Amino acid sequence: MNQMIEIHPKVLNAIKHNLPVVALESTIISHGMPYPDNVKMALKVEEIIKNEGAVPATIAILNGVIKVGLDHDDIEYLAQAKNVYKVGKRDFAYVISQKKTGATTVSGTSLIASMVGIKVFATGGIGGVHRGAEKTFDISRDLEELSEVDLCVICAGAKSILDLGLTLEYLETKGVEVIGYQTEELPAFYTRTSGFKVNYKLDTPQEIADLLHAKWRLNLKGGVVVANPIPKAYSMDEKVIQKAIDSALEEAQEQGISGQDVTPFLLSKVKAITEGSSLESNIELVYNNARLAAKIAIEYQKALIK
Ligand code: PSU
Ligand code: MN
Repeated sequence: MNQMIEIHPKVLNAIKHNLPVVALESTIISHGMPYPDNVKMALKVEEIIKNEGAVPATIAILNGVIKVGLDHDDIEYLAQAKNVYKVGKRDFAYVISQKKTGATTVSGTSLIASMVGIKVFATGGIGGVHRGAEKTFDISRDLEELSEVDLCVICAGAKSILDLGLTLEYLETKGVEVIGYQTEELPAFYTRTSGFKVNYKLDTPQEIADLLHAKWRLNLKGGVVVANPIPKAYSMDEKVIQKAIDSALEEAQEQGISGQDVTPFLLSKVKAITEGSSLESNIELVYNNARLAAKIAIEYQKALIK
């Protein structure tokens, strides 16, 4: 595209030939999980996508260059690098012009994926409207970006560090549909339920691909959220996780954590309080999302050729 974006040859080949590609974010590597679990997770996610028959494209900024598709060394570098920026729209220009290293959030990854023509993106959880946002105005850029780019994001819902009800309202205002994969209920990341309903339930990757084609052929600009519940075997006890989230929120308030630091702070506190058991769940749900994302990408491309 230009000198600022470097697309891995395998990803470029797939995009050119209409092969299925799945974008992956990198904030989950740098800010979401500790080393070396983050490397293991990032590599296995790519493996899963390849095994399903799609091409993975992890997106990050390495020393001022946006990379679409990282190799093993890049992932290892990013996972251990110090002072990695957390990058959404407002951070790109600074990080690139200063030749820094940055990990893209859901919003940052969505922006780049859409620039290069990738339509499907797998992650763990999306950002959303934070609790107390009526005072703090803390609403993730993820929601705004998803409303602007044609991209299907497969996630396990959102963590209840957020206000899930307000997050759904915001997505409705922005015209982003929330599809439950084989569920009527919005999953809450660690748990399969949240008490909130999704907009529509769809049961197969093909039905989701059909919905994407219907939306974008009509030129309805914007993304689609697919909420894929964590597998039962890895879902956590609702009370345990809720307690951990409540005390993490309390601590964030006491310490006056704000802005970009809120989400990483809460994630690491929850992990510490649950003594790492949340980490295993977190990793497994990402694998589960990657598998579904690859299947959706494959069905999407099939329908494109038809
Ligand atoms: N939620 C998670 N794990 C994560 C994130 C969110 O369960 O790693 C990351 C994602 O990269 C997401 C970002 O895009 O945090 C949202 O940050 P903020 O709330 O500052 O917009
Ligand atoms: Mn925020």
